Amino acid sequence: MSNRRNVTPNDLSAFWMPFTANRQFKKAPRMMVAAKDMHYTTSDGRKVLDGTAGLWCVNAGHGRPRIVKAIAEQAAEMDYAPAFQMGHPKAFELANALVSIAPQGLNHVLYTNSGSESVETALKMALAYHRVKGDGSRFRLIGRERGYHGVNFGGISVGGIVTNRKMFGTLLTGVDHMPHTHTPGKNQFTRGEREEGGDLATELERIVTLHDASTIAAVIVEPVAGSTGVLIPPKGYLQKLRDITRKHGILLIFDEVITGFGRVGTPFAADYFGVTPDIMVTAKGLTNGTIPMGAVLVTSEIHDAFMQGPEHVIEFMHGYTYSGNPVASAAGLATLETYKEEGLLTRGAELASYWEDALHSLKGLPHVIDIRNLGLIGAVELEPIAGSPTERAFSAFVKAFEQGILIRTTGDIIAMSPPLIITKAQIDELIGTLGGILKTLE
Ligand code: PXG
Ligand code: PLP
Repeated sequence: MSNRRNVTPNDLSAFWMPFTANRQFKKAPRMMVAAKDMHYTTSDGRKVLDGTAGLWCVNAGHGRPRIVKAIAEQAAEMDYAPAFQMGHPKAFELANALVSIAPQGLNHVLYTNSGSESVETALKMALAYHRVKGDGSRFRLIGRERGYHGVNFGGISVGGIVTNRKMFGTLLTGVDHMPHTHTPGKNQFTRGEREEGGDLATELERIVTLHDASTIAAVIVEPVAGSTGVLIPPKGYLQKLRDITRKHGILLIFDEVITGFGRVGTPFAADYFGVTPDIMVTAKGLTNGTIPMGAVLVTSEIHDAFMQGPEHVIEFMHGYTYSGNPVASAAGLATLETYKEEGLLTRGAELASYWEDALHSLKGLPHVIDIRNLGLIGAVELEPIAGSPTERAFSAFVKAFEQGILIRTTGDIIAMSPPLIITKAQIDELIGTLGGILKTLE
């Protein structure tokens, strides 16, 4: 006799949903069934304006024909080919295309399937790099409070979001954290880069002094911290991190999973800030959110350090079954073509001041204690309800969904990052609807 439960296809209990309050959601599900350009369609047939590019990934908007066609054609022509000791042309083509839009000096690409895997790949690369150079005492990894680097063990170890870490034991050893750059009481309602706090980068010097530079392999930061609630770096901060890491022979890793592919108005945040890391972590916008894929870009200096010794020996003992998957590669190529054709990697710069003005028009509405923005990223921080943090922002999220706009909340911060194809009228609609909701919140 079968011991299988009798379930209907739309029984919601089997799928244990990620980063979701499962019981709450399943009582009142919010289901999307279709998406085109700037809009989702819900299961009850309503259009919802996408104010978040899905989860910061659908940078060219939804259902873009070139990408859809490339995926369908590649799946039919060759769905999969082994990635180890074998190749297929599109993975190489995509690597070249990526290098051609990346900050100068980042010349080599390793593929993954997500931001989390890209982070693990970058951290392992940093450790192995020092080791192949004969500098194996550099084993420490330095992250930052409030940093988000995905959910795998390396990422939560260097990450600094307490709730993502506290359940999971000892994590990686040899990790330390710089302070975050959020300075309540200063900098509220700043437009763009924050005026104060650049000196926080010198905290890295203190950490280097504590552990000695000879034990530190790499520093990893998000150029703009996204998931933790959009923390825009203070002026000069990233350049200082670059200066300190270079001085001490420490690798600098930028996690550009959110900031990559036009989000801040330049192809990468490294371009915006004029600071080039040694390793750049990407995912999300690489395939416009269609097929899971990430990419880690590294300098020739790092790559070449591995290309020593006998040629039959595998240089870096790392990789995934789906690294450079053909369908993902085809999606990536078509995505980069779409970005190029429509100028999307720099469109954020054209819209940034309109976006900024629209966002800051919410200043003065009830409960709004800070507004932050850069490129096409925006955040509105609300005063938490005493004794019930997150509830106020979550209720804004639910009302927004009901009123036809998609926003994200983290804690009591509302984050927005619309597809880069958004029009000014749609910015007005998004911010206007949100403003109306803020007026009605408890
Ligand atoms: N690094 C950074 C900087 C990220 O923002 C990851 C790594 C992990 O990527 P994957 O593909 O493994 O999820 C991320 C992901 C949000 C939100 O609402 C942000 C992310 C994911 C889901 C939601 O802020 N960032
Ligand atoms: N677990 C087992 C038993 C495997 O055989 C493999 C890959 O061969 C993995 C995990 C890793 O899977 P992936 O390469 O998709 O990350």
